[in-house]
Amino acid sequence: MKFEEVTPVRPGFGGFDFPYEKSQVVFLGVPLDITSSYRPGYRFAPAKIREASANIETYVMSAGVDVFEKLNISDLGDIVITPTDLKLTGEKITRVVKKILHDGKIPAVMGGEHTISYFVLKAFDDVTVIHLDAHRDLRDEYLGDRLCHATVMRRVLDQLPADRLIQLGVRSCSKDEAEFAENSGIRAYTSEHLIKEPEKIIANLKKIVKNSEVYLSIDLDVLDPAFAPGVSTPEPGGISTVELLRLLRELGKLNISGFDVVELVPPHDDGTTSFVAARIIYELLAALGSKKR
Ligand SMILES: [Mn+2]
Repeated sequence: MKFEEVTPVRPGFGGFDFPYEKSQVVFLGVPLDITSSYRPGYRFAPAKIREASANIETYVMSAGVDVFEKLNISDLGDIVITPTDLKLTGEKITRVVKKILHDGKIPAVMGGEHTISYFVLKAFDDVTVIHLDAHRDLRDEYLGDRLCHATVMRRVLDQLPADRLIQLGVRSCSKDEAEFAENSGIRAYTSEHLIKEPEKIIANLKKIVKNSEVYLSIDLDVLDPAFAPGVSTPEPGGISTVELLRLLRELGKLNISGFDVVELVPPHDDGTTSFVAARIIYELLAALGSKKR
């Protein structure tokens, strides 16, 4: 399969090279690096996640499965970014993800800045978004910009009812965002709440979501900066890697129709965060693979 919007990267995620046509899960790098307000460098993230993914075990102990034995996984490569044109770049992202969905496959998107989730989600018809993040990303505009990493979930809500957004691990927002979230009835669980009552929250989520399609958007800054220092806007007070792995094991049992892992900034990483990104993706894939044959 050839996509003119994509630059092929070989080998792909995990160090493997599997044909698109036969795959169930399709990796797509989106090295978007346009709207950062503090620490740029996202453009290097998909390459670093791929590199880490090829250097850790693909067997996931908690699930007792080798991810590549359970799932057919391909990697399309990276979206060709037009650095001066966010709209054009966004259209490419939406088009490619639409095609992946149309072909009955699960898109696994590696950011890039969080802004990409808006364009990815445009390709979905009917989905519940579970958003793991330190930040609520609900500003209507930020520094005069209506579409950027700080407004991405607000823009998603332009297309989706508020009860279809669930925020996990949040611990930072402006007063306006807090009021907006309160008034629109967005469900949210803070990092402290997640640490205190993970089982209760997971049970609630399962009740809310049931069998409906779920899109997971994982901003790596949902983790405490002690565990994931290489992000654009670190926010202390987050969950640990173990807590995130446990959470993903459970979320992976839902009807996941796509996911992204965003906000890795390799120039500010000591190498840890790219490995954390690869590991959490494997954990999620193991959960997905344990359901699908
Ligand atoms: Mn964030």
